[in-house]
Amino acid sequence: MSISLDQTSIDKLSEDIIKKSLTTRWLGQHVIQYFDVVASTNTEARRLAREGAPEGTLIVADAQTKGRGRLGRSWVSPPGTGLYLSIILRPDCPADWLPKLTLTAGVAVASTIRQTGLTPQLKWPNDILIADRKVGGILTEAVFDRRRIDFAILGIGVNVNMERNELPISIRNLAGSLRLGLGEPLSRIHLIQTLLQQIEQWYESFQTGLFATILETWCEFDTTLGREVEVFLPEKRLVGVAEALGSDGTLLVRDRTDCLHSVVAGDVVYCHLKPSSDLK
Ligand code: BT5
Repeated sequence: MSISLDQTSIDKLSEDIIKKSLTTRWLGQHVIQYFDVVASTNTEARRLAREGAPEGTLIVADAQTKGRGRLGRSWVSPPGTGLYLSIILRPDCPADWLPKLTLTAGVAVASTIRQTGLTPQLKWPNDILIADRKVGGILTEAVFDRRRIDFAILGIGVNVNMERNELPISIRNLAGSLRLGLGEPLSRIHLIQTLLQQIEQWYESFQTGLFATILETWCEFDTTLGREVEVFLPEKRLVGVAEALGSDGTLLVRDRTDCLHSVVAGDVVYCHLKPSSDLK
């Protein structure tokens, strides 16, 4: 993919520019809402979904003032350098498939980044890394109707062109960007184009029940399995080795007493990990 940004071109996003570059069949084809600044694209998407916006509705922002991560955490979203987008999905599936949607999106994001020449890694369940530094995250939220998903919001944030000094000190040691990994800036519009294509393709696999294929691809990018991990669960902390993924995408962790735990959702910290120092 030729996505490097010619130094003279302006990498400005707009509804028209995104629409013109779309190569998807349905994703983003009906409704696109673009904001120069918004509190959170996920919050906006949720509002639109409640009003009945169709599947494939796309919300994109150049900057967010209250970008959200999981569990009330925030997502740093400065203008001009990142991708912040949310997609409304209306999958016909049980509520407990929601974590699978996060893994599916991870595969789409990693496949997109791989096309730039970088080597993305996936950290269970929702982190996208390059050289062990977080460059992207996924926030999947949903409203349920009698144990089925009524609608889901797939929120994706990627640090595209941030320089090291543009990352806040609070995350500078853990975070990276595609530009820092590649050594040159990238066109956000080309990235969006590829990302939407990938999401459409992988979401269709999810819809048709091809989760085994999705998991196989997830494992090609995996950086979690085989590691000693600390998992923070709502009611306890688990230390052990991340042994495998269950067929439903849960993380199987073997603790020191040889007991195997199936983790559906939680925060994973790698033990003994320092980010690689080979980034510029
Ligand atoms: C995530 O949460 O990684 C999900 C991030 C999803 C962001 C997108 S942007 C579009 C859409 N609209 C939203 O409002 N959100 C979604 P979590 O696993 O909880 O990670 C959050 C943690 O990542 C923070 O506590 C920081 O440590 C770190 N972090 C925050 N901003 C970051 C950034 N820009 N780059 C790398 N790490 C960051």
